[in-house]
Amino acid sequence: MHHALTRFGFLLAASLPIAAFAADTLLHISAPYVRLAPPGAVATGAFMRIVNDSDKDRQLLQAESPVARRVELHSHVNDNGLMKMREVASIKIKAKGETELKPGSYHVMLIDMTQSLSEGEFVPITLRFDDGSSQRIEAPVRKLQSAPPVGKTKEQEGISH
Ligand SMILES: [Cu+2]
Repeated sequence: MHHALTRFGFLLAASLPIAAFAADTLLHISAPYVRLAPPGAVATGAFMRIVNDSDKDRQLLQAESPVARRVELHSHVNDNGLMKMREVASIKIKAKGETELKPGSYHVMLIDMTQSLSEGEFVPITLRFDDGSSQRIEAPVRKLQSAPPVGKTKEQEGISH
């Protein structure tokens, strides 16, 4: 009995990375992170790079996370010099291309959060794409400087690409 349990545990552990990898071999998500929100904040953004190795354009349609009651896909638009977030129905990742979700641009918005997040914590996020595939990622919470006012450079935001 003890032997069987040990063996089961080993198989389970060994199968996890394979399952995650096989979920979708053509859409690759890298460098995900969630912005550390100030205490009491009810929303924050999640960012990542999505590479589409397929020869078809793909759309990110939906995201979910247990830390937020509502999750939206957002873009940032310049409205008469004011940067405003706007919900979008999808985020496109071109065939053989990539889309970067980053501050001041596309992002996943975690709204009405169920818990406060601390730096270094990993936030599970499930992403659903228009080919029916979905991927679950674990995005670490990172402390960024406050949202950059209009006109600040990427260097000043403390983000490198
Ligand atoms: Cu937003």
